[in-house]
Amino acid sequence: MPETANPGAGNNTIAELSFDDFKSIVIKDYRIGYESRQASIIGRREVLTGKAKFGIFGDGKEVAQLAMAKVFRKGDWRAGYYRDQTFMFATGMSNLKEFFAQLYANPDITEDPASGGRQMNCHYATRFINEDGSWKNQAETMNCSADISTTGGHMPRLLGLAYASKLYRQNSDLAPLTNFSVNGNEVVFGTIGNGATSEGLFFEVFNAAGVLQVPMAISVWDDAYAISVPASIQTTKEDISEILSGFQRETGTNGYEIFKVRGWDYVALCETYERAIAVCREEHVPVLIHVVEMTQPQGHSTSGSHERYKTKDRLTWESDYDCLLQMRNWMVESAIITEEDITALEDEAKKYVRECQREAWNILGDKIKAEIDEAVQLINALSHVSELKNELEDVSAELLACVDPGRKDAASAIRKALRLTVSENSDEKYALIEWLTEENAKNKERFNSKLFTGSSSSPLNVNVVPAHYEEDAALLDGREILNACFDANFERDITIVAFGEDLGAIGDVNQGFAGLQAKYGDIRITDTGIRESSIIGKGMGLAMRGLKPIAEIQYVDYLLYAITVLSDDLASLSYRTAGGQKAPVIVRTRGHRLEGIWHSGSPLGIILNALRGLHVCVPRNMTQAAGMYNTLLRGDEPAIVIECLNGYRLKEKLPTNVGEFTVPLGKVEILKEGSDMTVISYGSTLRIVMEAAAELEKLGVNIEVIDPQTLYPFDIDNVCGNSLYKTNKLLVVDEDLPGAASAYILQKVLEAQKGYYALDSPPRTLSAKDHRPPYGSDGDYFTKPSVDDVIEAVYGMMHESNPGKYPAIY
Ligand SMILES: Cc1ncc(C[n+]2csc(CCOP(=O)(O)OP(=O)(O)O)c2C)c(N)n1
Ligand SMILES: [Mg+2]
Repeated sequence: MPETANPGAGNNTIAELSFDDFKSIVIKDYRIGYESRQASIIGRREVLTGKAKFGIFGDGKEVAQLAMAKVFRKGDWRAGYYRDQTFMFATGMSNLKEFFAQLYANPDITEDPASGGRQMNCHYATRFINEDGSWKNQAETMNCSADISTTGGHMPRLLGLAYASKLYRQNSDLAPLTNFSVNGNEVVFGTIGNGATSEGLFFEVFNAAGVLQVPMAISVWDDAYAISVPASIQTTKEDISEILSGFQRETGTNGYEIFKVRGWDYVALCETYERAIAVCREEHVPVLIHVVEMTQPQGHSTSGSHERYKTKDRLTWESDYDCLLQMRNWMVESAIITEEDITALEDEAKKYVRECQREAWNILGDKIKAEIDEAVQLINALSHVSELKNELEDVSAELLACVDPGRKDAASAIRKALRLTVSENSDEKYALIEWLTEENAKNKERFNSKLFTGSSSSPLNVNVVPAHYEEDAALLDGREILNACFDANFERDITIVAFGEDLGAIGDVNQGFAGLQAKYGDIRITDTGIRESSIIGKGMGLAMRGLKPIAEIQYVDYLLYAITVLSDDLASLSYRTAGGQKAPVIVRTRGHRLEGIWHSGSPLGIILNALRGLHVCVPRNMTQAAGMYNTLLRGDEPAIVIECLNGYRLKEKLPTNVGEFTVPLGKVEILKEGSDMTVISYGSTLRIVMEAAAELEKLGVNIEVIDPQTLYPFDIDNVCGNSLYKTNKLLVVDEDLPGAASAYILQKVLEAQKGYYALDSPPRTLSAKDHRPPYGSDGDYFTKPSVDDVIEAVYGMMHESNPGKYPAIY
């Protein structure tokens, strides 16, 4: 924490202070704001001189953030965007050195704890899990959920974090979880630009928080622009708080407290934040603080200059109403500081920021330089014994001459040297290979690790407990199996909550939760409005704060309404924080064949492509689904489970340990052994494949049917690839579009598992048609794979390889 930070601000109100205390607080604040401004100015220069790739800064937004920091306490949370450096410095959640380390993309998490060099600058996060994946004490720290670059994309997470405070306050059974909350007193601070309030997610979440009455404090930093587009094109009446005034709570209604304040008025800002956050914290009323008349002294980012699109008058106004200048004038006029002293403070602050910047640059630069030197020495040593002495010397000279070199330059030079000496052998050459192998491992950790938390609590490490059945096990509807599973888990673990559209009172549209709200209460099993992004955001926020949410999306077809949150925010969380944060949400949904264009979706290709960072579970029946929930609820990584829409009323045997048995992730099940062909399928098509298999036996074809059970991870034991060594033929059957999830499966089996070498005929896929299925049974038959289609696909392949034995059917 820098000396100047104001830790635990919010303990005093300005009115209670002596003038001397007041002065020193104001001066300290100004210093933080001024340092922050210098960081923006120097940061921009570093980009323009080529030492960093891109810069976006919080200049012009400093003073409001100083005021906001005063009311931010331990246990509180931030979900904001890229303008908040001053707030981060003022609270001590970040500092100048880390600011520059991130600007330079330093991959060391001790230097850039927010992202380990993975995120653009000014994308903040605190590390709230330990190295081993366990939780830190969030009630003792100030907490910042990891920023994302998409405008408004963080809003659903903001809602979820605030919703957690509500659950902690309203569910007294959670009171012992003091590491996460003290009576739900934690306020969650959101920030968003005026332009980003045009996003749908903003409006969806804004309404949701008004309904839910959660301690969410949204500050809109209004600088009247969104890059070049002015407020007149963004916002009705050019005024977001004006148009949201209908959300103002009145006597006897829910709603918001709404504030509007100028971004250069330090005193008004401090007073506003104090009032706003008091009501938010005490009464769990969401608040909107619309901070207007903000500026952008350096324009939007390093990508362009605002002189191109702002009028002269606007630019003149912006420099006159620069918030730090206004604060400075007020401080001098109010005798808080003399002109001389504030100039001295500014000089000192400038020097300090420069030092921090140089230090951050040198820390990374020295390490890289050492690696470059090593590479140069290795290549030179090789050149002494190589026939290609001159060429190798050129490579090392080129490497030495690199301006602002990176690790890639060292690796690339070594790889080039190895290419040049492809036909040579020497100890010197092996030294290069050894170096490259070691550096590759380090760089993999730096740049490619932590897609998942990967700790001992990973669902991949959950004990495998087989399902047990009584001799005379009851045959129940599939939905009842799930119901029993959820019941047992809600009984077992007080932190589990579930919510979704129609999930509470009626127990979901297919009755998986029937009766459970009555048993466990509506604070744990809850209906939501129709807002899929918010459902996922709620899941994220709750999961980040130690609860175990099952966030239900009614049909997989509606997942698209939440795909941005799932993809940009949830799926990237572990990776973008280099393992500093986790959100083990279980997304529950249902899909595959049923009826109609929006109720029969099986978009696994979309899911696999967009949600890398979630486990993807595709149970073929409700027992397998229950086993997967049992696994996931004991693990700490996010996942999606797609139940079979047409399976809720099919009969299944009830395991005696329905809440305990686990289905391990990444482990296939061979549903039928066979020798003629390997058929891989998942979800609802498996029943069709099994029916086809029985018919195929009559035609003299014996297929092996494999259910991968989870598509990510996919068959970690290479069972599919190995099966091909027996059958030499492969068919993949699913209901997705041609070339979607089936192409993914081919890549896994043929390339990753090397199944290609075992094939004696071309692999095939049998998927749905290129369009969505029309309504009605005929539409289904002529669009999605049917038993007839599977039989003909398999038999056709047998015919191709042995027409004598398998004559054409027609
Ligand atoms: C979803 C999405 N759309 C577009 C962008 C590109 N973009 C980045 S910042 C920005 C303008 C944001 O303006 P505003 O919300 O007013 O914030 P400001 O930068 O002015 O503080 C745009 C369009 C983005 N990052 N994400
Ligand atoms: Mg703006």
